[in-house]
Amino acid sequence: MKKPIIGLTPSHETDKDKLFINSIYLRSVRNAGAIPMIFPYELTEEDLRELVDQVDGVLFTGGDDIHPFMYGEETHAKCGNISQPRDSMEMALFPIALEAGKPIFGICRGIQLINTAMGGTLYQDIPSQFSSELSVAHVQPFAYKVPSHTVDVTPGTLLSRILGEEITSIAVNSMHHQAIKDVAPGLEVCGYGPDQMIEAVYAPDYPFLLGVQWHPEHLAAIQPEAAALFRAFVDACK
Ligand SMILES: [Mn+2]
Repeated sequence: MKKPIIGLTPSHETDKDKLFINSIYLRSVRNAGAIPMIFPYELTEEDLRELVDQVDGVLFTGGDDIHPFMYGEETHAKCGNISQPRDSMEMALFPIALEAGKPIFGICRGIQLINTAMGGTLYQDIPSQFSSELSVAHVQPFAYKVPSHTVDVTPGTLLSRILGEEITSIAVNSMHHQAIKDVAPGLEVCGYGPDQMIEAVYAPDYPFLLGVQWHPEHLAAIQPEAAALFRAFVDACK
């Protein structure tokens, strides 16, 4: 059987104007049975349509912050670096992939991109904008391959179906200073952190659209739940 091809969005080292991608994304996609392909920036909408036609799914990867103008806000003092070329490419790519009905997976910045592209908003800086009685580290103090907080899986959702209905909580890693504030129309939350942080969303009316705030690519080789996310995505691309 022909392997599905997954288009991945790379990161932008803005000071040197270089594109890069962490190999572990590519490895996780390959290990799930697909062929990864990296999308460049600065493509016309027509170019993007051609590229989307040639892939079976799109993965929005982690990276820097999204420009707050994209969700109608001024730049907060604690907002991080942004890349206009990356924002433009991904914001153009998302509706094209959606219109084409391609399976979509978003990781970290990827869940934020999906939410922004669909009309939601973000916390620009969790420590100064999000308050909870429970202190949970979303920038974990140890290695990415070690989970640091739990996520409650909402029953009856895509995430729950992927993991198995008997799994109601999973351990995840956490390396984000931004997160979803207002959920976009068309999306539903399928995983909350112990502090009620939104950690996973999906689109109930779409074949496969999943966003997670953690980094399953760093866990996929060692945690069945993380591997299951990549497998479910790749299976949806077949
Ligand atoms: Mn987190």
